[in-house]
Formats: sequence, C-alpha cells, structure tokens
Amino acid sequence: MKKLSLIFLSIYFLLTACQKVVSPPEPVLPVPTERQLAWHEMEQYAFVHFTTNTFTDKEWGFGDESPSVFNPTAMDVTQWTKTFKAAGLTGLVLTCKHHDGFCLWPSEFTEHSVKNSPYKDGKGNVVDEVEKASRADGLKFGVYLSPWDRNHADYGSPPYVEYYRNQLKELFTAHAPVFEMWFDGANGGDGYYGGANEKRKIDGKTYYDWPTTLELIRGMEPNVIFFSDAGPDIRWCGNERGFVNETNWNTITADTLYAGKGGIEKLLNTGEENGISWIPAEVDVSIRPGWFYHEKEDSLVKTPEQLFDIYLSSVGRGSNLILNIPPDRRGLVNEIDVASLLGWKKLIDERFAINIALNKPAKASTVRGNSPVYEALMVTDGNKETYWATNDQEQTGTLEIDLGESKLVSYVLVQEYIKLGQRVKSFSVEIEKDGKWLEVAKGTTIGYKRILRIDPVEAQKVRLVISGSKACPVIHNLEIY
Ligand code: FUL
Repeated sequence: MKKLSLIFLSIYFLLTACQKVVSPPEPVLPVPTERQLAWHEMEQYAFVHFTTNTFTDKEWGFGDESPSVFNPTAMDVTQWTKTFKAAGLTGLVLTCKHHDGFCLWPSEFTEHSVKNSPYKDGKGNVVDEVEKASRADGLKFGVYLSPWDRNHADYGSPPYVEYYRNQLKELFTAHAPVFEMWFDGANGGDGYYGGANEKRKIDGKTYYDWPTTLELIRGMEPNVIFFSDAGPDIRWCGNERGFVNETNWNTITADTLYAGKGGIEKLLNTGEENGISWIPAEVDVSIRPGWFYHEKEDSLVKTPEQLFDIYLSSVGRGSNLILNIPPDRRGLVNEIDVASLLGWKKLIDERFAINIALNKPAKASTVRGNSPVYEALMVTDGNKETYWATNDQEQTGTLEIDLGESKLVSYVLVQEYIKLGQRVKSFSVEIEKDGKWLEVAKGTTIGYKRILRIDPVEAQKVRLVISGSKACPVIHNLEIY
C-alpha cells in the first residue's frame, strides 16, 4: 500500500514538473507603444497632395497665389477613397496646408483658403469632405499641416507658432480621431510672407518649440502618431524614392535629431541596432515624379511592377509605406494612376494568394523550456499572439517547415513578435535538395515583417536559419508563397 502511494506521488510530481510554466522571454528594450503597434499593422496607406499647386503646375507654391486658382471641375472625394480602398490601402493623410499656406478648410485664422476660392462658391471644406469619405470607406484619416508657411506674414517670429497651433486646434477638434500627424522637414527659405517677398531662416531646433505643440495635440488626440524626420513616434526613411535599408532597425537614438537637420539620411534609412527609442521608419514616395499632379507627368506614373518593388523594399522590410497619389485638376485620381494602383493590388493578391506553410508541420532546433507554448508550430498557426522562442542563452536557431509535397517557393515572409522588441540581426532561408540544405535567400533584420523574394524553386522542406540575434529569437509568423 505504502509503495503504491509512493508511486502515485512520484507520478503526480512528474506531471506537475512537466506542466511547469516556462516564462516568456524578457523584452529586449525598447519596445513599441500600443499606438505604434496599431500603426505597424496599417502597413500601407495613401498620401494626398492637393492644393493651389495642382492648378498652378508647381511643386512648392510661393505663397502669393490667389485662392481663386483653386477650382477643381469635377471634384469627387469618394472616388479617391473608393480607389484607395480597392487598392488595399488602410488610411489617408491629406495635405491640409502645404508650404504655400493655402488651407483646404475654411480656417478662421487666414484668408488664404478654400473660403475665398470658387470651389463650392467658397462654401467647401475639403478636409471635412475627405475625412468623412475616408471613414465611410473604412480608411483611417491623417493630417499634414506644413510648419513652413510661405504665405503668412509672421512666419519666422513667435506669433506664427501661435497661428500654427490654432490651426492644429481647428483640425484636431473637428476631425478626431486622427491616426497620424505629418510634420514636414522642409522649413524656411524664400516666400511671399504677406508681401515681404524675402528669405527667412529659422532655427529648426528651437523655433517651433515642438514639445509644447506635441503636448497640445496629444491632449486632444492621445493616440495620434507623430511623424517627423526624427519622430517621436515614427521617423522619415531618409529618401523619397521608396525604400528603407535592407538592414532596418526600428530603434534609433533621436536625442540629437530634429526635423530638417540634414546629413542624417543614412542613419534614418537603417536605424540603429542599439538605439534607445522605438521610432520605426515610414517610407514616403509618390506614384508620380512630383508630389502634386502635373499633366506632363502622366506618362511617368509608376507601373504596378514598380509599385510592387517599392512594396517589397518598404513593407517587405518592416516599414510602412505612405504612397502619394495626387488628384488632378478635376479633383479626381487620374485614370492612369487608378489603373496602376489596381494593377499593383492585383500583383500583391496573385503573388501572395495562398500561404502554403499555413498549418503545416514545423520543427525547431530548440524550443524554449521544451514547452508546447513556444514550439515551432506557433509560426504556422496563423495566430499573431503565439510565437516560437528559444532558450535565453540561444541566439541562433532553425525552424523547419514541411510542405508535405514539393511546391514552388517564390517568397518567404517572416515576422518577429515585436511586442518583445526587435532581435534578429541575420538570417537565411534554405531549402532541402537531395538531402542537403541549400541557401536560397538571406537577410539581416526582420522586425514587424520581412519578405524575401526567391528565384522560384521547387521544395518540400524549407527552413529559416537565424544566425545572429540580440537575444533569443522570438518569431510569431512564417509564410511561404
Ligand atoms: C517634402 C516637401 O517639401 C514636399 O513638397 C512633399 O510635401 C514631401 C512629402 O515632403 O519635404
């Protein structure tokens, strides 16, 4: 009898030991905030440049253009938002005011606005119309308000900063929620400035007193994401050509960076492995050579294939893409741009149609504490809250997927569980061929999402080899197409 209870007791202890909860990996700091996580998931959205420039054929209005030039002939903002939605975009950021100072809403603080234009006999409010149409089509709405204002007489002195803040109050009280606020880095130079027609220089570091302005906006909109060259929520990617570096850290030390500083493009393009803040890059690029619509650029609209390449070098490198699509003089997204956008969406849908790794068996070199919670299968289960992790002391590891039969492999998509920080420094993708592993692609960072294009190859077994990581790798998703 005694012997029997001893056996039961041992079995009981053995079972409880097996069920021991294995603690999750400690986060690698810094980690994204809740609002940054929500932003990462937006992946690609529209930028809309539209103002007097559209009608004067300029990129940077001087600030002296008459509001009467703003006269779209067939304005239909629902055509914009329906097009963007169909193209797979998740939001829209509108140039409520560009450097020329012309406001797309009837601001009570200036005469340089739609209220003095022929548009709807001065009764129109483009910001309001676009915001409403965006929401109706399920797109998040964001605001661009140029800090530089070539029209305003006070630009360069303190009263202008007051004016700028008043306009932010107008916009944020009327159009909440705003998902993103875009602060342009171009600041100061020549302009009309209320008739002064001169060059004005500002100290980019101190003039705007950004901390006060950001606090003011945060008070109205706690979840807004602030974009500027150096954050604080997201950073510029350092170019306007549509790519972040192949090595793309979401982390950077922004202490000495500020909007318009210059000379920091390379740094912004890669981030810093040991940066102290989570400030991911946003890739801003236009579907046309210019940011505004110009008829002469109709033949230069990026093709679906070019947009697809941009997608791979932005979203596919763990950044978000803000793709500018400027409406034409009718107030419509031009047919050429529409065709390109829809063609791009078709390519994405075709090339990422079926994830052949979904729910397929997976095995790993090691599993954290041998716990089923962190096992390899967590990367093919389609659940973004589960992940594979190794033990703390292991900074390398492999993850092998068995596709069940030989299939054509063209893309591998990997995601780190960034709630625990960005970790991976180098990795490769291998396929099994005649009993040997063959490298078919390699990369450095992964981050929120990494897509690797592979010369299409037949394979039944594919593995991810992590060869370097800041701490134990934590991968939540692996897809194969
Ligand atoms: C730049 C501006 O000067 C361009 O006109 C455009 O708005 C682009 C997105 O940012 O800094």
